[in-house]
Amino acid sequence: QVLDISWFTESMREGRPVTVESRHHIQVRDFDALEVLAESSEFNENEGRCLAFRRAASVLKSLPSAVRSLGATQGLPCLGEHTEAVIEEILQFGRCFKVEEIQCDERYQALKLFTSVFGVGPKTAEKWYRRGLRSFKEILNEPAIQLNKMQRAGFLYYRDISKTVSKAEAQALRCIIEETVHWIMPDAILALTGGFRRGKEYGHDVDFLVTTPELGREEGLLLHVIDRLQDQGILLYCEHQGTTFDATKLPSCNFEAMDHFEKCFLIVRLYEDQVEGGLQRNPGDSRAWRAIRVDLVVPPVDRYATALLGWTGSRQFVRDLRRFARKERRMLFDNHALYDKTKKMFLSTTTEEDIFVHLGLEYVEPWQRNA
Ligand code: DGT
Ligand code: MG
Repeated sequence: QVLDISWFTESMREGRPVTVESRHHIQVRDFDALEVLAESSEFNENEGRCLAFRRAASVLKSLPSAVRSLGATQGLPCLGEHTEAVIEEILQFGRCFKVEEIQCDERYQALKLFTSVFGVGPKTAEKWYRRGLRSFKEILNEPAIQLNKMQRAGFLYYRDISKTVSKAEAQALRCIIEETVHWIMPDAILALTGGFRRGKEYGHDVDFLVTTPELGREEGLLLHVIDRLQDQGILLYCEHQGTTFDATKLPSCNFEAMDHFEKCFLIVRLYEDQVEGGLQRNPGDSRAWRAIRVDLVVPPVDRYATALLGWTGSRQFVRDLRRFARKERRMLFDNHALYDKTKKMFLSTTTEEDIFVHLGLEYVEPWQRNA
């Protein structure tokens, strides 16, 4: 398929200025200020600092009211000296000069723009930036740049998949996936995960777990689902990854590593008449459909609980829970398993509740996991 780039305009560059409405309140947009600092640290490969800013943003987000003075942050966890300095500056001047400087930085702008494309990570973005490329047009017109299949799809459907997905759109997709999975295997188990399971109104994609009541029956199911979506003519892109899951391996300490379950990253076509209240549209777009990113993950049923917890997120919540398990309980867990280092054994988990019981914690509902 030939890439149509006529609609890429310079206005697609992001770069909202981060300022506050009131000089004396830390408002929602100041989490964005910390997010800019986190992102910039990520682009500079400073993972520790990136995490510190994300953690601080998540603490501020969880507060019941806006911060009105530096004193109000006393005793809060995870606010390091850099974050304190940002808050102080915003309280004093209504803005953070370091954040504004980053937002005006050419490299930051280019890397932010490039990594907004599905399939483009910080390394590729950096490579393109170093070649002197600054816009989508320049990338797509550069003969030496070989886009892979995922990146081509990322550009092709950029307008749709960079737009948020509404709850109604996620529900419509759930119906489609459910019908498809159950047409193939009526007793298969399907769960909507990710942000929508946490009750979020909007997301960037729609995540699902699929498994079967008996261990082993999940083999081959996903490929069958993919074929069926293809037959319905709604599959716009598919990357399938087979399982590399090894039940003897201890849970990983590396949070960023993807899990080893069989999965697929899809772009699916969703029609207007499938969504209650209609599709979200860009101005002037009269198409009867939009493209949406969908992830399907297939853990074996005995790993369903840990997979569900991991894929429900949020990233920050799961990262903190894993840290708590390691530091406070000498336990390791990831999407595959929960392991007790003291007893030197894997702990069996059938439900998410079991995981919290093993960790000696009260159950946390999905809607309370929006850290
Ligand atoms: P969204 O889609 O941006 O509204 O927000 P989420 O929370 O649905 O995020 P998403 O779709 O990127 O991923 C869903 C959850 O799955 C996320 O909360 C954490 C987990 N997850 C996704 N990718 C990875 C990964 O590469 N490693 C780990 N450990 N977890 C991941
Ligand atoms: Mg998601």
